[in-house]
Amino acid sequence: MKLTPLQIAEFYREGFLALEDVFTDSDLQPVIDEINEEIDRRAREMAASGSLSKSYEEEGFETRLTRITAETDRLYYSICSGQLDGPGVFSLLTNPKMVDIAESLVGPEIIASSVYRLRPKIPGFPHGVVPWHQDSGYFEPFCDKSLVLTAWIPLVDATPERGCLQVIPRAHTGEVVRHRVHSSLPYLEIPPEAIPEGDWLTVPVRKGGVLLLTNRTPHASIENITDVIRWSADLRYQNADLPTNFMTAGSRPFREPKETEPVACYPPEADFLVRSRKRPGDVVTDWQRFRDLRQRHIVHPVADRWGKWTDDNIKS
Ligand SMILES: O=C(O)CCC(=O)C(=O)O
Repeated sequence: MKLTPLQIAEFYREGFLALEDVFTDSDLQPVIDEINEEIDRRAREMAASGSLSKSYEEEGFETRLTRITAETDRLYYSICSGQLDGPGVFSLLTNPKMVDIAESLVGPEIIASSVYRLRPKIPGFPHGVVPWHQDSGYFEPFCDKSLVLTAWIPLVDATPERGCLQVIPRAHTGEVVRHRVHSSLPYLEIPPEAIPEGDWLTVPVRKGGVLLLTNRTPHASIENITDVIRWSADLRYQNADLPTNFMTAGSRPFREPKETEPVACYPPEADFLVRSRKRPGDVVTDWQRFRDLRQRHIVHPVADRWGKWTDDNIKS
């Protein structure tokens, strides 16, 4: 599904674009199944070892992790931290509809990034509420002025009550503003006085839709005041001419790093090529290779642009 010229113009003008009815249930089911299987496997293990009172099999996708997290948050954090990398996640990252949309914005040579996250926003659990930030706050400054596309995909209807996202329209064209480490959550946040001017907008997206954001679009995610989990995935795509740490099957860098450039827009996690007309043989087409790339990846830290690695700043 290519974007129309009007949609592309709207994305660049507003800094975001919400699309409905992009994915069918069968596009999303493999990743939902993979999450359910992981929760089931881990819950049974934890119940058997006594670290969970029971495995909560009677609960479904929208409630089971809430019950488990009321006893222990270990499973919650392992899902959020991007550890799931099976065929379900890979099928979403490489879904042709998604890659077509990405192509409309970043061009035909497309790198996807391992900076994808699966987010179970559990009612009342503070970690799900993400403060105002620009994704570039987390990336290498070198990539600030280029597009690193975020595709935010709800796996259930994301309503305002369930804690959908908020954005500040037309606030994505300036510099990346100052971020700091949040006082209690493991996130960067824009301090209130540095939040770009403009009226924020709450953007509900139904299951099947996708919210596209630029890396400089200020956005936040609000509290879930319902009794069900707001599940979502956020994926990232960039043009292959930008710095990337993708390693080809011959274990050679896809793009020779230049001294004046960072090794990738987000060096801690592995990139991989999802579409290319110039080098179709290098495209990653199976999930085992995707997992392998992630597991072999040599972690390089991202530039410490906010002084966030020092204890003093973490506490400020
Ligand atoms: O899903 C959320 O609640 C937050 C997502 C987000 O901030 C992001 O994808 O950058």
